[in-house]
Amino acid sequence: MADHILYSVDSGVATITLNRPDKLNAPTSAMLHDLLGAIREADADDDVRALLLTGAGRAFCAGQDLDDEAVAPGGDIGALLETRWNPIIRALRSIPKPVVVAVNGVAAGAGANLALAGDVVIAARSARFIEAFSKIGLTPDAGGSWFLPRLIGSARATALAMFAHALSADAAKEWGLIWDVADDGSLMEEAERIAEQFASGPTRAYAAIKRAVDAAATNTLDEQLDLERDLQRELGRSEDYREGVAAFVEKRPPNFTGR
Ligand code: T3D
Repeated sequence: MADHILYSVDSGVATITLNRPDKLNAPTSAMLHDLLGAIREADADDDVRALLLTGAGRAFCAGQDLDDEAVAPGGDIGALLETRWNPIIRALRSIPKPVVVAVNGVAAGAGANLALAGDVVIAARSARFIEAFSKIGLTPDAGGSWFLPRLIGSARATALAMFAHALSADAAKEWGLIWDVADDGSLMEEAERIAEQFASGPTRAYAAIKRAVDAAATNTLDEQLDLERDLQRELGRSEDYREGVAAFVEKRPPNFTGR
């Protein structure tokens, strides 16, 4: 993995850092390839029970590198979505481990939607979210047209995408686009605290929460009730459920193992 994606594992948390700060972490095609590789590595590693995604420098991610020949006007830019961005968004939504995103600065275009693919998104107070696509004659991709209306409703989603205005971190929290805002100096400490909490939590329950919440976007109530039943049936046989109930009865903190 080249150094445009940094990857480290500590205390059960895989930290993935977009590392192209001079270009505000705008990923090239090669960088996206390695980002997917890092997510897959975290998925395959049983010692990893939570992911933390962030950016180096003053930006989280300014979206697709517009200098990349793969997105040259007139070409098939859908191909890059198919082979790079879409597998990354699918991997983040389907990985059975919680994904914390620390938005350390501006998140624009596909970079904004990459952040929204996380499970718990926390932003530095100075960060901004820009659905920049229409400024260059494009429409939101990387899942943006799916995440935005679900998170903030279609009126705000449409206007945010059409105006391509910068939305402050505080407004993003108030609108329900993200979970929380932290002071710039304490963002990483707070994000790491959350990721480490998840890494010692009931991993299979977190995976079920992801599945159920995503499925609710398209399921009927009947389908959702069936899904909840099936997920709960599985979890009811897990070691973590046994431990959770035992800890409750014994009035002690649970020691979850993710099994
Ligand atoms: O199929 C496909 O792949 C198409 C999919 C497209 C998905 C997309 O993401 S489309 C949207 C792409 N992103 C954008 O349109 C945002 C472009 N960037 C900006 O609008 C601004 O950079 C920001 C508002 C994010 C930040 O502004 P500011 O003033 O803080 O920084 P800056 O000076 O504009 O940028 C600093 C450097 O990063 C600069 O390089 P330089 O001049 O110092 O060498 C700038 O060119 C570079 N940079 C920023 N964004 C990108 C980029 N370089 C390449 N691609 C970028 N997206």
